[in-house]
Amino acid sequence: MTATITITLDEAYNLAEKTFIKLGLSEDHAQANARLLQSCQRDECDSHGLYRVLSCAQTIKTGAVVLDAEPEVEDRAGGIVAVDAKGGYSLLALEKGLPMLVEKTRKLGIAAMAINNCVHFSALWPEVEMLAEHGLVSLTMVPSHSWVAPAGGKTGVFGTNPIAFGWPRAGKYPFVFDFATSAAARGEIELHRRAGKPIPEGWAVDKDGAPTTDAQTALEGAMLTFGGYKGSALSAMVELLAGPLIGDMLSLESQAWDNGRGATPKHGEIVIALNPESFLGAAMADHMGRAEKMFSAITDQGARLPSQRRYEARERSLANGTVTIPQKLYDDIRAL
Ligand code: NDP
Ligand code: PYC
Repeated sequence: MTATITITLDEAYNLAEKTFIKLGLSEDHAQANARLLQSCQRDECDSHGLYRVLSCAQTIKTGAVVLDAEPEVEDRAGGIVAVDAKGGYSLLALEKGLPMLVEKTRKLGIAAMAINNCVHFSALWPEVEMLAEHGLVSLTMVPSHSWVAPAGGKTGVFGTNPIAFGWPRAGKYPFVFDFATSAAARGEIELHRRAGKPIPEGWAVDKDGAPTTDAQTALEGAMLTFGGYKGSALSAMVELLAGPLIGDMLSLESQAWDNGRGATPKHGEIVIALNPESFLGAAMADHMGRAEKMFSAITDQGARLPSQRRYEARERSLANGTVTIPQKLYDDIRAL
């Protein structure tokens, strides 16, 4: 059994924030990153919770991230917001750009934000949840490093390329999904390696393209997309929309930029937002109500909605005021 430690939500935040400041991040970045990691740990998203402090430390040590970058928000065109993260972490850039994206989406019905030149390590559901809180539907995606082979190949081309979607629901948590287009996030494989556990079949191949269930061999070989050629095509779409379309790096280019340093990826992020009210006007309540029928048809048969586990974890963590993490992770962060 893995030894664990239970800490308060405040301690989780402070552990992250203080470590980031000690590592040299500016206060604004340390706080934006710590807020995100606390939220992920609260929702029991272990691969993108406090564990990420370790990969941020590794990234910072390599000099790959600008520690005090001040993101610049630009009103690029009618429905386009562009935020230059100036080589810093993405989360502060996201926070700075979001108000203009919301304003434009409300005004125009549809708008998009490009975050450029950012170092990225985080889960994407917070973006779409924040927009759902403003009553907006949204979609966001990012590339990463080229760890993932295309269907039919054995060499990395794609990143783990997550897609998150959010749909607001009156009086309820929004409908949100957020997953990698690889069979699993790389962070999941790293957690299996740390725990000394094998990974499921179908997640990765070794350097020669043979299937593997060994986490270390998988990290040295190539990861696989989910759903074969379908995941592969979706992953290519993520590369295109969050890469060339917004003038930023492909996962192959991020990997080349890293040049073996072991930093987290550097690239862009696209966030697309739609205002249901602009589409539907006075009929909005009727149509959003029809969406509820679909959600009920799913849950009434005992199936679950994506994010249901996460929201339940959130309620539990908030009720207890605590999160539980592996003792080793806690010790490794304290050692920083
Ligand atoms: P999963 O394969 O665990 O899939 C996660 C999504 O699927 C969640 O929305 C989850 O909801 C939902 N889900 C899981 N099981 C079910 C089920 N049985 N029925 C319905 N819905 C279900 O996650 P990944 O490993 O693909 O990704 C994990 C995280 O890693 C994501 O947050 C992603 O953003 C992040 N990531 C970030 C990258 C980056 O470059 N920044 C790269 C790759 C991944 P629930 O949470 O409730 O279980
Ligand atoms: O888990 O695949 C991943 C990942 C890549 C960048 C941040 N997380």
